[in-house]
Order: sequence, then structure tokens, then C-alpha cells
Amino acid sequence: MTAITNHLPTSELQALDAAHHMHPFTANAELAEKGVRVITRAKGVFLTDSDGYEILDAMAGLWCVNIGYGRGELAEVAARQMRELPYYNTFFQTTHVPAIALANKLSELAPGDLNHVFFAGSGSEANDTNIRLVRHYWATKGKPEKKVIISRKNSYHGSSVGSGSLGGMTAMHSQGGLPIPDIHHIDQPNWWAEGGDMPPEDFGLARAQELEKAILEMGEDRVAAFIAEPVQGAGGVIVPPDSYWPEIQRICDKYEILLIADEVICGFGRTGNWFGSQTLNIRPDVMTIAKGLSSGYAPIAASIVSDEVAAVIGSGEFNHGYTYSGHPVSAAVALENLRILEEEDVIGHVQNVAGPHLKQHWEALVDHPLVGEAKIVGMMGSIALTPDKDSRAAFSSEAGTVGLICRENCFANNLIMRHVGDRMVISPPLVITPAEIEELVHRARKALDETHAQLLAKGLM
Ligand code: PXG
Repeated sequence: MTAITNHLPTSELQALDAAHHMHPFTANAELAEKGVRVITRAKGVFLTDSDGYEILDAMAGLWCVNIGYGRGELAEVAARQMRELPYYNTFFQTTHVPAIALANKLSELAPGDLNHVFFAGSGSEANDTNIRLVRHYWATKGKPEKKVIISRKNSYHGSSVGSGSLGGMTAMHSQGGLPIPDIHHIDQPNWWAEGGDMPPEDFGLARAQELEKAILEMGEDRVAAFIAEPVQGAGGVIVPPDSYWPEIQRICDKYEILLIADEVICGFGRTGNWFGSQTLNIRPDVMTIAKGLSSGYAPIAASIVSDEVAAVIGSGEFNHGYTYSGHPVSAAVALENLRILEEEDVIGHVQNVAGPHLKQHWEALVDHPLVGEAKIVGMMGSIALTPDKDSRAAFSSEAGTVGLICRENCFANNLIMRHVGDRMVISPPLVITPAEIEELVHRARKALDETHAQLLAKGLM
């Protein structure tokens, strides 16, 4: 048996990693110089690194380990499925039991008439599916010109050519020739950074109406769909004003624009319901799911589409699919994850225990001299760091400088909390206990204190 060993010293692992491993979204030469952090095991909400430090993972990996680490049941299910049927595809008029069972379960869980599941291996792939699917839907209905997809600046929908084009990250567009044609980006509902003197609700309405303006400018006969995360995740946990989503829904309904809710982060309990669409009261035609679907234990994702969309797409051949669409091991793991979410009432825990507790402690951070606003929906939260709360000022240093200092201080306090520019974000495992939440916020506050002291010492505020 090939041994995957943890027994090398950290420095050797770091040197081997630097020699051969290219990391995503990373300046690799810089990382090689500094030395990468090696994670060796995890249990509950805690990671252990190769030096034996226990780190509280307030990001649930990459927003995905909803049931927490170390659930042996998923390992058992994966091993059993590998023995029974490690792989078969779902092309060419075949299927298998895990894909059948998971598609059925998802149609039961998904709201409204979202009853049909197209599997993929990652959120990026599922959003690539969505691009082709919504354009093919309109073409099949005799409207091939209806192919523009409207998305938002500072949204994240994946890193492939298609999904990276849907996303509104300029740093991504500047590399590799993105975006592809017929993707249009409108402004985001980020009141803290962009709301100026407007009251938040007026601003939310104005930002939603940019969708209507874009549709009218291009012509509704050219616009296929609007895609958005119910709550922007990677963009900094931007919680839209309450006025935003009802207006978006009204506009999509009025102009017959398909609404794609990207639930890759918001799905599977993150916002306090099974799906963010339920929390934000959205009625999507298509949903993208990934991450929490398997709690990250195995790669799997999907597009869930309405009866209507499925009927149109199914009227002919949709020339699309991935080798690993509905992979049996991943599907079996996802089913076991859903069983745990359901039987252990993890969403009830978010609604009644962890969510309110985290909200109380997280929102209290707004008293800190560095923190301008503290936002939270269910188990995803953010704080805006600022040198001046009243004017919502940005730091004079390049955006992200202060956030990075704060993230480093979190690391030093054995807390994983990400920065997005000068916003700090959290998305802990949903099963986190009240005591662990208090520890999380305690460590975050300590990191904020240290950051504040350093900024004062360096004259950065
Ligand atoms: N949609 C959303 C809303 C996401 O958050 C994707 C699609 C793409 O999923 P895949 O499985 O292709 O990665 C995501 C992924 C970060 C970070 O640093 C966020 C994501 C991925 C990697 C890093 O916040 N989100």
C-alpha cells in the first residue's frame, strides 16, 4: 500500500511542496520563501498542523465543511461504495444507484419546482453547465439571440474560463483573456464600500434597478439569465440591503429572465435554511450547488433546474457532461452528508443555537476601534476594518494591506479567518458549539487588538 506519511519534518515537507506543487491563487515564489503551512489532520472545528498546533478553522475549509471534520460515517460509505462500484458513468443511457438516490434527495430538498439535477465535479463546472444550459434553453425555445448573462462585479462563480467570466473579479479577468463574450456585469449591493450618502435601503433598490437598466439597454430579447449568490461569499460576505432581492425577483419575472442562484456557499444550511434562496426569499429557475453538498469530503456539484427548464432541455440532446458527473463515490458521500444534516438537525442547530450565539458575539465586535460594521447571515459573517467608522473610510494603504496583517495575526492566534481586501470573513462548520464560538470570537478580538496596535505603531491609522 502506498503510504502517505506525515512523518517528515515540516521543513522537508515545505521544501518538497515548494519544488513541485503549484498552489491556486498564490504567488508561489513568495510562498516558497516563507514556507507553506502543512495541515495533517482535523476533527470537529479544529485542524492540526505538522508542528502540532491546533487551529480553529473559522472558514470550514473553503466554506464547505458544514458537518465538521472527522465524521467516520462518510469514510465508511466511501469505502463501501469503492468496493461495490468505484466508477461508472451516466452517459450513454446508463445510471447507478448513488446518482439516482442523490438526484431524488436533492429534488426533495430543493425549493419549489426545482426537481431536476445535472451533476458536475465542482462549482466551476456546474456554472459552466449553467452558461450552456440557459443559452441552449432559449435557443431551443426559438430565441437564439437571448444569450447574454448578467452577473455582478465582485461576485465569485468559479475559476474556469466560463465561470471565471461569470464572476466579477477583475484580478481574474486580467489573466488569460476573460471574460468570454455576452457576459455583462452590473454593480454589487455593497453599501459599506459603495453606498455613499444613500440610506442602505435606497441603495439596495438602486443597485437592483441596474439590472432593469441593463436589460432595457440590451433589449430583453437578448438577455438569457441573471446569476448571483444570495449572499456574496468570496467577495467579502456582502449582505445585501433587504430591498435588494425583492426588486431583483420582480425584474427577472417581468422580463422573463432566468434567475440562477449560485448556492455553492449559501446552500446546505449556511444561511440558516437548506438554501440561501429560502432565507432571501428568492425563486430561482436554476441553482448551483457544491461545497456543503458533501461537506467537502468528496468533490461533487450540480445544477438543479425547474420542471420547465428540464422539459425544454430534455426535448433534445444536450451535448454536455463530465466524466465525473454523478460520480458514485462522491454521490454516496453526499447522501451520507445529507443524512447527517437531516437526522442531526444541523439546520435547527444553526437556527436555534449556533446562529443566534454567533450573531450576538460577532455583532459585538462592532465596538472594536477597527471595526466599522459587522454583518452576519446564519453562519457566514464579515467585519469591515476601517480607520474611521463614521465616514466608512478606507485605509490609505493599498486595499488588503490591513486585512492581510489581521489575517496573519489570526494565524498567530491559531484561528483561520480569511481577509477579502480589508474585510475579514468567517464561515465556520455549522456544528460549532457555543463554547467554540466564544473561543473563535475571543481569538478574533485578540487578533484585532494586535492589528490595531501595529497599525498605530506603523502610522497606518
Ligand atoms: N460559486 C461560488 C459562489 C463559490 O463560492 C464557486 C462557485 C466555484 O466552486 P469550485 O468548486 O469550482 O471552487 C465558488 C467557490 C475563497 C474561495 O477564497 C472561494 C471559492 C473557492 C475557492 C476560494 O473565498 N468559492
